[in-house]
Amino acid sequence: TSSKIKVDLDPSTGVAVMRMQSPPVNSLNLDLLTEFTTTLEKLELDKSCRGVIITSSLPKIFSAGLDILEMYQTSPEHCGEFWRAVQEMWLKLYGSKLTTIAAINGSSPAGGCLVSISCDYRVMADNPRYSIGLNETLLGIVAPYWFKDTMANTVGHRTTELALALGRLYSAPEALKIGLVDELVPEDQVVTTAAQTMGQWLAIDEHARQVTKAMMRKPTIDKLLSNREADVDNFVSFITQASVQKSLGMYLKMLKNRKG
Ligand code: CO8
Repeated sequence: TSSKIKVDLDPSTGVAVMRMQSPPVNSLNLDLLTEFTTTLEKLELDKSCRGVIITSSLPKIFSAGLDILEMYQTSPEHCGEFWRAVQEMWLKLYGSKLTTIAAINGSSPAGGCLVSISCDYRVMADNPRYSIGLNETLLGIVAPYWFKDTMANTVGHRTTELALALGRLYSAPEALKIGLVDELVPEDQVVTTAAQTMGQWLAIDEHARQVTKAMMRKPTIDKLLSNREADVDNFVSFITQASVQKSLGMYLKMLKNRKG
């Protein structure tokens, strides 16, 4: 199988760039999620790597989020396997000892937003056509508590409550306003700005920074770690409900009809 992530590690700076390249929309299917996790694991073991910039090689789209086709009309076993891969990716990324910066060069709904808010810092293209948010309720599904926790850790409880209830997709300027992203820059400067910011992060004492990150994030991570199988069971029983499958089917149809 061909690679869905292109990795460039610059040993002179210790910074790797991970580019998702899975057309048409970088939807996070089982293959991409698995490759994402193993790529991060390898970089963590590589002594010459200290930071990762995560971006997309596709114009206009960072990631369309979880691949709906992995959870629409598939078996409970498959849904379970898929969900374990989503958990694994988040646990690795949110808990990474590397400095992680999302270079959000396009739209970033749902799972794409999760990847972004799991990084240490977010730089987004200043294009108001690009949006980011946890829009699960628009699909008739519910963001899991650990998506919600990651969001609340980023923008606070009340903003998360509004964002999740309404399934809000924030334009880049709105996302900056609520603190969902940290910085907006012209589209062609997203990765270079991420690299400059990375320099500031890497200037901090490595051990002090890692312990601080763990202090901030460990309680959120431990909550899922102590409950992983229950979370899988919960996902599978929810997503396989006839009414939920029907909502996903309608959403997929809406995506197709929207085309023109
Ligand atoms: N999964 C599967 N297929 C997708 C997805 C997706 N997430 N997104 C787009 N596609 C498909 C489209 O259906 C289309 O297929 P086709 O070519 O066969 O018609 C193709 O990809 C291209 O898409 P578009 O034509 O829509 O491309 P655009 O460039 O016009 O738009 C967008 C790109 C903005 C990314 C748009 O496709 C979009 O809005 N996609 C849907 C995004 C979304 O809502 N994702 C939510 C996924 S759910 C999730 O991530 C978290 C779930 C948590 C589970 C909790 C349950 C308990």
